[in-house]
Amino acid sequence: MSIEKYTTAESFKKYGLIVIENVLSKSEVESARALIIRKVRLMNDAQRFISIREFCEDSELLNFLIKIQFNKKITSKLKEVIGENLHYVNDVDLQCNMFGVSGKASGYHRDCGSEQGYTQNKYLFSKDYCLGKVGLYLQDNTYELGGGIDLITKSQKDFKFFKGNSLFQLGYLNLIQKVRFFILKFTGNNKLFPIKAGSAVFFDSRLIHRSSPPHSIRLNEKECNAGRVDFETLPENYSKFALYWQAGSKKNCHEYLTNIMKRAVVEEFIGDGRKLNELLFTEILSYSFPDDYPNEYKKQARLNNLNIYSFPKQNSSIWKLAFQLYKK
Ligand SMILES: O=C(O)CCC(=O)C(=O)O
Repeated sequence: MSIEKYTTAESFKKYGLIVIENVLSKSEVESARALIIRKVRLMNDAQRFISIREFCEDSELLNFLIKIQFNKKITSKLKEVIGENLHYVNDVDLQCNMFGVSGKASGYHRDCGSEQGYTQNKYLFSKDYCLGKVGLYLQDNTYELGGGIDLITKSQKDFKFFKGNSLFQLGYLNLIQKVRFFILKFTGNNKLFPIKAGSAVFFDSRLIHRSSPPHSIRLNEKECNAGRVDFETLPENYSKFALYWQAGSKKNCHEYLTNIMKRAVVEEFIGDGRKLNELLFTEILSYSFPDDYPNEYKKQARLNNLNIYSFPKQNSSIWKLAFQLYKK
């Protein structure tokens, strides 16, 4: 598959994604991988992500984050797609050797709040909806080892506006989604997006996607369910590292964060997240920009004229408290 046609700003509207090539050089990829491997070696087995807190507290990780998020190739392409209204939501996570390929749909999913149902999130059907995930990959995506994502291009269009009629919107979405997932049962292993190490993808949060599975490795149940694969099973040199965050219009960033708030309550205080002892959403909500960010990050955001969207300080204080109380 050629990714050339996905490199223009128009590609985001048409296919639901845009590829930003060669964000990092080969040597930059190598040094980023060496840094992350060092950090992963210090993690306990249950930890799968490097999250916003670690980025803010560790100067090496912070430099890496700044280098990527404020990279000119990335910011200029995102501005081409979104315009000057570009905002980041820093639900930053650096995923380490994780593959979500389990369940009925073998890992295929949408990011956009589908977890708590589409019905309340009417904005997803709006014609001017503009929010997506930026992913920067530190390895080539291959059939044997994975390393990137499988994508169903144009599937963001399943959210049709239908003059605002919810019945038609949801009816159509449910129907087409059933058809898509049925077809994916037979074709799903053939959707690898051949991204190269050091390149990035910005994809609409409504686009169906999943981790590209590492077909040459036998994953156990936990690993298929996005548990971290250790370096014995997937040696350092072949390991998968992907940095993700959200970008979009201010309005959609606000709606996204509001949805994260629901997910924090439902998934981290009364649901599955408690079992994992992961408070990823609570942690994101506990960071307010600019107050909770390191000076260097604030400086770079200012110099690069980039908006970071978060809830106000007084709101994040509650989540800080929740984080302290619940984090074991
Ligand atoms: O494994 C990956 O890189 C895909 C991650 C993903 O699907 C997600 O974060 O929603």
